[in-house]
Amino acid sequence: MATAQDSSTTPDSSPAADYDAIIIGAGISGMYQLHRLRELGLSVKVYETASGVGGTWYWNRYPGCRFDSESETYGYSWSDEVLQEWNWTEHFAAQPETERYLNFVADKFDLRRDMQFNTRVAKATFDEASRRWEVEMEDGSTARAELLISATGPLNAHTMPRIPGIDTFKGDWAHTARYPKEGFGGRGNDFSGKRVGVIGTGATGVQVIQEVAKTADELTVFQLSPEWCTPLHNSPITEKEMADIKKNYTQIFKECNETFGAFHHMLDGRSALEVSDEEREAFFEEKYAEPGFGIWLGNFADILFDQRSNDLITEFITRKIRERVNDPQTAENLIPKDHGFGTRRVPQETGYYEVYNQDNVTLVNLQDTPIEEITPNGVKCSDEDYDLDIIIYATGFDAVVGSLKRIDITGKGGQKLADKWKNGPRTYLGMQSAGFPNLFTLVGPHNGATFCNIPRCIEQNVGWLTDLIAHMKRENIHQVEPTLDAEDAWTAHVDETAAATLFAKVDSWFMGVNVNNPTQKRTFMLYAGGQMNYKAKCDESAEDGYEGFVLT
Ligand code: NA7
Repeated sequence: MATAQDSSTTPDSSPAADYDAIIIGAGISGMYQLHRLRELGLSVKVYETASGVGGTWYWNRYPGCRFDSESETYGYSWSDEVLQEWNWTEHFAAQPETERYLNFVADKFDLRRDMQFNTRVAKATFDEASRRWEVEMEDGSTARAELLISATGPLNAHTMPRIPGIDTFKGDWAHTARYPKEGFGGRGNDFSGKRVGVIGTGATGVQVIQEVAKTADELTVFQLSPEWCTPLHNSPITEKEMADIKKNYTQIFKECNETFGAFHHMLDGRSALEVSDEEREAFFEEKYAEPGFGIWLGNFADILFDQRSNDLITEFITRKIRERVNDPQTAENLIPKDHGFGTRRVPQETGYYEVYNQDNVTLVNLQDTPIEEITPNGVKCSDEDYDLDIIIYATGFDAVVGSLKRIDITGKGGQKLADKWKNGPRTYLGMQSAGFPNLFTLVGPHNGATFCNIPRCIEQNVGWLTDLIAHMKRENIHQVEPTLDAEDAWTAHVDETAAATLFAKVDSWFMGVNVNNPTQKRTFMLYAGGQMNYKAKCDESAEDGYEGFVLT
C-alpha cells in the first residue's frame, strides 16, 4: 500500500489519481471511515455527489424532517471531544441540527481535505491484473484504488411515481429527498397562500404533512396506504439534561448496544399473551405515552413475531386513531387494513392524526379514487381534479440496493453487480459479494446496520472493516473476497431470520417493495437477526482469521 503522503494531495482532476482507498459518499459512514483510514496512514479519497457532507442529512431537507432516535444515541461515540462539545437542543433533533452536527465533526477533523464534492461516481471496474478498482466519475474523470468502500446509504436512490403527465405540472414540485435548500421561492416552510398536495404517507410523508398543514391554505394528502403512526413526544433538551447526558454517555451507548436495534429501548421478554388484559392495556398505554420507539422496540417482543400478539397491539393503535380523528370515515381511511402494527417501519408523529381535523386538510384515499394523471394544474383522480400550486412527492426509495445498483460496478470476469443481484442481493455479512474483491459495502444489503439505530451500527461496520484493513497491511494482503459458500450460507441465514418475523409477510421497503420500482424482486433487504447477533458473527469471522473470506 502507498502512504498517505503519496497521494492525498493529488489534484482531483488528475487521471492518474491513485489511492489506497476510495470511499463513495460523505455521510455518517463515509466520514467516519475516512477518519479511521487516515489513522492507519492510508491515502484516501471520498467522492460525494452533494455539495457538502451529511448524506441523508444533506439531501432530506424537506419540511418537518427529523430522526426518531434519541439525539444523544444518534451522534458518534468515538470522540470524547465531540461528545463533550456538542449540545443537542431537542430530544429528537431536526434535519438542520443534524446537518450542523455533521459539519461540526467534519470541521473538527478537517475531513473535507480528502473529499471531493459535486462528483458522482458512475462506474467502478475491478482490474484483475493490478488488483485495483478503476473508478470513473460522471464528468469522465478517473481514479484508482486498492480498496473501494461504498458508503452510499440505504435510502438514497429516491423514486418518483410513474404517473402519466408528471412532467406537465406548471407549479413547484420536489421529491422529499431532493427538496430545495431554501424551500420553494425561498419561503422555507411557509406555505401560506398555497394549495399543496403531498403524495405518499410513509415516515417521510407523515413528517411533511404535519408541517405543511400548519401554514398551507389547502393541503391535500394523496394516500395509497396508511401506516400505523405513534407519538414521538419530542421536547427541548434543557441545559441540565444535556449536562447529565454528557456525564452518562458511556452508559447510554452501552445500553443501546445491548438492544435488538441499538435504540435506547429494550424489547420486553414477556409475551403479550401471558399477561392479563388490564396489565397489557396499562403497558400499551405506558408505551404510547413514552417518547420515541418504545411502543415498537420496547414492547412485548412477540408483537413482531406472533400474529396473535401483533393483533392485540394493532387493535390498541386502531382505537387510538379512532379517538384522535373526529370524522369516522376519515379515521377508517387512516387505519391500515393490510398489515399489523410494527410490521412496516413505524412513522413517529406529532399531532399527525389531528391534522385531519383541520378545515384546510383533505385526505384522498387512492384505493377508492386512484390518481389518473398529473395535469398542468394539479392532480386528477378518478372522481375529481385537485388544483395545486405545489406537489411534494414523498414516494420513497429504491431501498438498500438502489444506491449501489445505479453505479455500473463490474467485478471479476466482467460480472456486473446489478446482474448478480437481479434476484435479490447476495452477500457475506452484508459487507462483500463474491466476485467483487476489495469492494466493501458499509450499511449494505443484508448488513446488520440496516436494521439499527444506524450510527451505532455504522461504528461497528467501520471498526470491523478498519481492523480487516489493518490486518491486510500487517500481513501484506492485497485482496479480500468472500467464498461462495460463505455467501450462500449468509444469504440463507438472512432469509431464515426474516421469515421468522412478521416483516417478511407484508410489503414494504424492508422487502424492497416500492410501487414505482416494479422490477425489483421482493426479498428481504435488511438483517432481522438483531444487531448484537450480527456483530457477534462479524467478530467470530475475524477471530477465526476472517473465516468465510479468502485473503491473498
Ligand atoms: P416509504 O416508506 O417507502 O413511503 C413511500 C410512500 O409513498 C408510501 O406511502 C407509498 O405507498 C407512497 N407511494 C409510492 N409511490 C406512490 C405513487 N406512485 N402514488 C401514490 N403513493 C405512492 O418512504 P419514506 O420516504 O416515507 O420512508 C422511507 C424511510 O426513510 C423511512 O422508513 C425512514 O427510515 C427514513 P405504498 O406504501 O407503496 O402503498
